Formats: sequence, structure tokens, C-alpha cells
Amino acid sequence: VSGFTMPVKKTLNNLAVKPAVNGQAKTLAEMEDKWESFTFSPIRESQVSRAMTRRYFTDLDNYAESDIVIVGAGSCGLSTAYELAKKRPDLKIAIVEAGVAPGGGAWLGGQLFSAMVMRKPADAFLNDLGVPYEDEGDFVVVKHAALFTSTLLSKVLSFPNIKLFNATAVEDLITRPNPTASDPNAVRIAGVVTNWTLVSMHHDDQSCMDPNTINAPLVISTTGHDGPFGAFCVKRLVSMQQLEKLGGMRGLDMRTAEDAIVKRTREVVKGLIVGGMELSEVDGANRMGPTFGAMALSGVKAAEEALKVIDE
Ligand code: AHZ
Repeated sequence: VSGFTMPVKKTLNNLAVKPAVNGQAKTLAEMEDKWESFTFSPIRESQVSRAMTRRYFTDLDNYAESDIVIVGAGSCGLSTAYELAKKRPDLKIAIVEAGVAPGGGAWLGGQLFSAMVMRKPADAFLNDLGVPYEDEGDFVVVKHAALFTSTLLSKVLSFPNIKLFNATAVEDLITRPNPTASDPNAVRIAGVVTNWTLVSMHHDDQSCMDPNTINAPLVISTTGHDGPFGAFCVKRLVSMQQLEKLGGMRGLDMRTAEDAIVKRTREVVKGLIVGGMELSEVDGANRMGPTFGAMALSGVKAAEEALKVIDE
């Protein structure tokens, strides 16, 4: 499964469609009647089924013990994954994303507008990714938010040590007693409890839908601000009495919000680092609206904090 390579043998221009009479394969460009004689290589339905299921179940088996689980594949979660996988190819990183489409709120710049604004110094992250932008002085503008998100996503998915489980929700946390804490009720986080998102959404009207699990010594939660799914892990920390209460996201103030999110990106409870807008719920930070530099740099910081914990 990890042996995927780019198909270098054939391109659309030299694609061998049908053997020529002399035994030499013709290319698409050479074939005058290419569409009349066109046919794909043969397949049986079971081959398609097995090609998918064998890989998925191998991944489930392999990532049941992960080094790090990232919850949420929005701009912060994907930035975290990119930094971690780039620096540490030895770590096995599972990303669990509730939506079918990863990317969270980063497919548009704000409202329904295309351009994405990043305040400096987050332009350094774009340079690293190779995403072009226009420089407007104190901030830069990517012409379409989807260019940032699709580039980041394609790089993240190309790392051999990352598996994205999308359409899968984290619906609880695995906990263990934390003997190093003074509070006897304190826990450390030791992994996540998962289910197909569509199943998670039907716990109220269907019974017997027990979940699955991923063990990991470190979880990084980046589930965004409160909403039907958002701020999931920190809300669970409150209900399991590991946090007294949430501060609640405050109104919009771009000036203070972005600094606050990056500065406060940290291990909130042993084994659980929180990044991105989920943090605004923990500490009562302002929202920043359609500027994305803090999401990228909170991801970079979450990755650095994670490596400190892992290497402890
Ligand atoms: O589907 C969610 C989204 O893709 C996913 N998610 C949430 N709960 C989950 C759960 N299990 C698995 N229980 C879950 N996945 O987490 C992702 C969060 O992405 P996001 O883009 O909402 O959050 P972010 O913190 O990466 O970026 C926030 C973007 C915002 S909101 C905002 C404002 O309103 O001021 N400003 C910015 C920049």
C-alpha cells in the first residue's frame, strides 16, 4: 500500500492504445482512428473492490497504533500534518476528518470570495509550500483559497507516513489515569474513538453502533470553533471534568486574534495538543474571520510542540 509510485511509463501523449500490426505500440498522437478503436484495459468488478478494500483495511490495521492522531483536516490540521511529516518521516500520522471533503473552512477566502489573505510572517509557509501570492506589504494574497488548500492537501497526502481517514468522526477520546498529576482524577489522552460520520450522526435514532479506536500517545485536535462538530475535543474535556469550563470564542478582532491563537497553541491536557480555532473556545480568544496566517502558523507550532512531547 505504501508502495504507490507515480505512473512514469505512460503519458497521454505516448499512451499505447493498441498494438500496431508490426508489434510496435502506437501512441495516442500517432493513431488517426484512436477514438474508433479506443478501449480501456480489461477489469473485473471484484478487482476494483479488492483494490480499495484491501488497502483500506491494511491501513486500519496499520494505523490502529499510530504515533500521532490529528483530529480535523482544516487549514490548521493540514498545516500541522505537513510540518510533522516533513520533519519526521519515521512517525506514523493518522488524520481523522469528519467531512467527506478535507479542507474545513479554507476553500474560500471569506463569505463566498475567492482570494485568501495571510498576514506576514505566514508568507514563509506559502514559500515553503510553493504557493504563489501577491505581496501587499504587511500581508499577502493567494489568488484563490483553493490553490492554497489543494496544494497543501496534495503534499500532505503524498507523504508515505500519513493516512487520511475522511468521512470518519472522532466521537470520543481514549483516556488513561495520569499518575504524574496531583489531581487523582486527572487523565492523559491515549488515542481516539472513531466512527463513520454518518453513523455518528445517527446515535440518537439507531442502537448498537459501537465505534472503533486508534491508540496514540499524542492527539492533536484542530476541529475548529464550536458548531455541529467543531471544538469537539475540548468540549469533551469539559464533560469529562478535565477542563473546568470553556472560555467561549469572542467577537471578531483580527489584530489580536491571530497572535493569540499562535501563542496559545499548546498541550492543553497531557497527550492532547490543541491548535487553530478550537483554541479560541478554550481560552476565550477572539475570532479573526477571513485571514488564515494564524491557522498555518498554529499548525507549525502544534507540530513543534508535538515533537517536544514525542521526544521527551
Ligand atoms: O469537519 C471539520 C473540519 O474539516 C473537522 N472536524 C470537526 N470535528 C471533528 C470530529 N472528528 C473529525 N469530531 C472533525 N473531524 O475539523 C475541521 C476543522 O477545520 P476548520 O477549518 O473549521 O478549523 P481550523 O481551525 O483549521 O480553521 C478555522 C478557520 C477559521 S474560522 C474563522 C472565524 O470564524 O473567525 N477564521 C478562520 C481562519
